[in-house]
Amino acid sequence: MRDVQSRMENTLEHFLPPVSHAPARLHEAMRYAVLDGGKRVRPLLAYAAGELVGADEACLARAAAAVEMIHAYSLVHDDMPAMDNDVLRRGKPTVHVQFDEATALLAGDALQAHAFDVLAHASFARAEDQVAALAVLARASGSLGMCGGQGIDLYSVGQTLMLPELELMHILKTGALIRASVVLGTYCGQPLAHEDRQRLDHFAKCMGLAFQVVDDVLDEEADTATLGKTAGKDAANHKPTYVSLLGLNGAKDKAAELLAQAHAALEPFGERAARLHALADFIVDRRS
Ligand code: GRG
Repeated sequence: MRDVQSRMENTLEHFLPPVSHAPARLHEAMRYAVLDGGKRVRPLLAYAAGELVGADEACLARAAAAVEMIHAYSLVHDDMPAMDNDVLRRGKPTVHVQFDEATALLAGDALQAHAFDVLAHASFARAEDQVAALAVLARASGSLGMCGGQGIDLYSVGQTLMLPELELMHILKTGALIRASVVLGTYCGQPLAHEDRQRLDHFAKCMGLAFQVVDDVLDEEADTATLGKTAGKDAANHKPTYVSLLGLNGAKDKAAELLAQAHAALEPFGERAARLHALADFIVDRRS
């Protein structure tokens, strides 16, 4: 994992526009948002899925970088005053605090566009896989994916969400991009049989949800220094979470149940899925 994380840092550094290129301040903000921070869970998932299909390394690097840029943009915008209004992210001041609100808005917009630029210039073995990968990333990012989930979150303030509604919100808000990371990784390699694609998709769905359940548990249990972002915000904002709906132990049981399902979905792949198994454990056992 450390190897992929460090290669990812170099890849992102390489693909992001340099500060020497105008406008310097915007490029500085984009690089600040993406580099030197974050667990790189989505690139790790893309790489692990890619390994399963013998993916081309250069293609995978672009796919993983594209997903991470979309993720970084979503964090920049989510932290802004009109949304979650937070001052700390990845242990550093948020982008609008470090720069200014207009720059943060632009940096997020530019990162989103740049992600598609990076992916569009990848060398896929089959052109149809590249189109499919671009479509998957677009769908996962837009109103039928991450932005849609964020919308449900915004419009449900002050309302009582039941478990199925909470689940739908998170499947879109957090799950869509996690799912896309796995799918993109698989498009960089040998074609998969339909049933195998479905198995991996089920794995990715379980992981997307498990990621969020654990995020809710950490928001309740961990401290700000460990998380690198403000802890305890959900309870302070009276937000419905897995912890508020299921209790702390219920949420932990839910994460364990999703993890078991995720492992089971990988069974038919044997050793080829070893890294995905390990990542699934990491996502559920993580401390930040
Ligand atoms: C603003 C379009 C738009 C979308 C925002 C993803 C998201 C939607 C908001 C982020 C807010 C949040 C804390 C969501 C919970 C799950 C999550 C995505 C946590 C952060 O992801 P990590 O833990 O972060 O992978 P690092 O910093 O490790 O990359």
